[in-house]
Amino acid sequence: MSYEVPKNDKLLKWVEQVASLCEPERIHWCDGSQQEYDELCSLLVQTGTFRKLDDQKRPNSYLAWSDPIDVARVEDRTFICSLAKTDAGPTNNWMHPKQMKEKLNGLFKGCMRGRTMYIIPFSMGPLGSPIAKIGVEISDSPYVVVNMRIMTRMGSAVLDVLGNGDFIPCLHSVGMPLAPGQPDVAWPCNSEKYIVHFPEERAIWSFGSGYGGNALLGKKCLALRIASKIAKDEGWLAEHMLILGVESPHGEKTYVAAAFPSACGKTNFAMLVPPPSFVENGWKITTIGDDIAWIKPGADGKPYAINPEYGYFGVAPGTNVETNPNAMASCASNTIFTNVALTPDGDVWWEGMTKEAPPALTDWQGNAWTPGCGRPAAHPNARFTAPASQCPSIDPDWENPKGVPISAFIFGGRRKNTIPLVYQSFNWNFGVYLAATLGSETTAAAVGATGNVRRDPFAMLPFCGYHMADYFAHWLQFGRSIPRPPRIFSVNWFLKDKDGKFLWPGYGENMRVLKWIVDRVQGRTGAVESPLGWMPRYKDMDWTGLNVTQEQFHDLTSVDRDVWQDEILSHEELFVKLFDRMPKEFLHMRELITSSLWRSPEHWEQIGDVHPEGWNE
Ligand code: O2Y
Ligand code: MN
Repeated sequence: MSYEVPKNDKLLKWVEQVASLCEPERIHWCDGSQQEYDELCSLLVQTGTFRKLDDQKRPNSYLAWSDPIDVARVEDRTFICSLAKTDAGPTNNWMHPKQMKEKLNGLFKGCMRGRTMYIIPFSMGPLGSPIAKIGVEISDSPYVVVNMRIMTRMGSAVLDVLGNGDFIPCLHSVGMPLAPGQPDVAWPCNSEKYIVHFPEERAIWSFGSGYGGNALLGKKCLALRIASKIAKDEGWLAEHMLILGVESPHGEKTYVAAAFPSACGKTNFAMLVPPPSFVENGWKITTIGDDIAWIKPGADGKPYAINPEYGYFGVAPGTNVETNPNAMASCASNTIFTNVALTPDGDVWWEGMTKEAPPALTDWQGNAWTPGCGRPAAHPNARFTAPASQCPSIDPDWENPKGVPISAFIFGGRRKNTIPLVYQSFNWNFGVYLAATLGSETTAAAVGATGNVRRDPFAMLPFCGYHMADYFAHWLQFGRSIPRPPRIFSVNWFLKDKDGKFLWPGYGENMRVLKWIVDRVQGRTGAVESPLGWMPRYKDMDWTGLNVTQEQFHDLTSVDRDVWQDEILSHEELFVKLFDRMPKEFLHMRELITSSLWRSPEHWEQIGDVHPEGWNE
């Protein structure tokens, strides 16, 4: 590999400083070539981190099993170190930057001894896009290098674009130096972990973990936590949102961005396959991104979005050819699997991949596994790292440096009751309120949960790099700053009946709701006023090929005002926590929703001709 050392003063100085702090054995500047990728994968096979999968079944693909103490993002070890504690807000961990730097300098001192220090230049967003940003990750993990090559545009081409310009420094170490002659382990990491963001300095330091969002620093750390702060300062949005395109038989294309907390089927929605009758009629879904959206107002005043990523770091368990054929095709080759099970013939398997489990497997901890043994074969947070270009539904404009125009925002959580199937917010401010109060049911008690609903404003709770109430104010301001802000919708695929059975089939059938949303945006369909916003009437939805009765639709769209009274009270808990900076508009909106719920029965009877029992149940 030949490599011309870049002419970037800040970068050269930083690399020198990091090398003298971390004391690596050697330095490798990543060029991002296929040859470099293949050589690093071979190295990872030699060191026992990777297993090469069968080349017929899973061409050019590898399997890694992590240390069981390093299997997910670590929210309790994630810090926003703004100069002032109040700027991080009550929903983030905080330490003063000076104190944190002292701590980190101690941890990073000599932490790369015996290891190679990789310099990884990467672009979040298409190279040279006015919306893209360049980062450089320094890491002592070759696993991180090969994952970063799939997840970002990475290598020497990035340095060519960077020139002597500015970049976001991202320092990462697995935190396990090697003494002379000390053998390495398959998954080096440290039980002490720090994932630290300095929002004013625009810098990231990560220590002790080699896994996912803790280590692939372009993703959650840069593209969300640091970028959300930059976006606030510069007047744009960095969001935890998928972006998809809807082609209709009417000939137009509508792009929407959607936010869902984890475990709500975000990747499935991003790659949705419509029901056969929709496909026959000319409806088509295309994918721009499955996790993160950067959205900036264009010269025409419309908001334009890019997916800053280049690949998918998708959850494997539950993914199969029925729930998400596009994700399955995306990871059919050139993929790195982490913490899934290994089949005897050199392929991978995870819970939910097939109806029946194979008779024998090696589980994610390297132990023999048989169905019914009482342990999962794959870790529940097992992942595939796959190139976005391999997704059959990828949008032709997914690399357009200009981005795509966003016409609607969709917010959805997992709620067995309370939130109807779909509604359109009355206006931007109500939409911001509904997104700010987004909640999702948790199976186990989680930090910040009320009952079993965890509030996850905009699905950004773990990813907002500043005070959450300032973030709400930024969204209100964004709506004021553009001439025709996108319409805002709420969806809930997870309503259940009194016997605990799902009321809505979900997956591809969500196309029916998406069609109504697109028809609303394009001014093609009607709606009825509800206490929360505009809702479809039965006749506004396309039911071809799905048997949903008027009565079932009524259950999917009803608003129970006693349940909502409790819901509004539970919003209060979030508001109290954020009170010092909470936009005062929110208090008024809450009052308005309450009075709307308690409007006279006559009012709802008047419009209730389309909703047999009205809204007052
Ligand atoms: O556990 C991790 O490190 C990954 S978390 C993740 C990965 C891809 C997309 N979204 C998420 C998330 O937590 O939202
Ligand atoms: Mn995510």
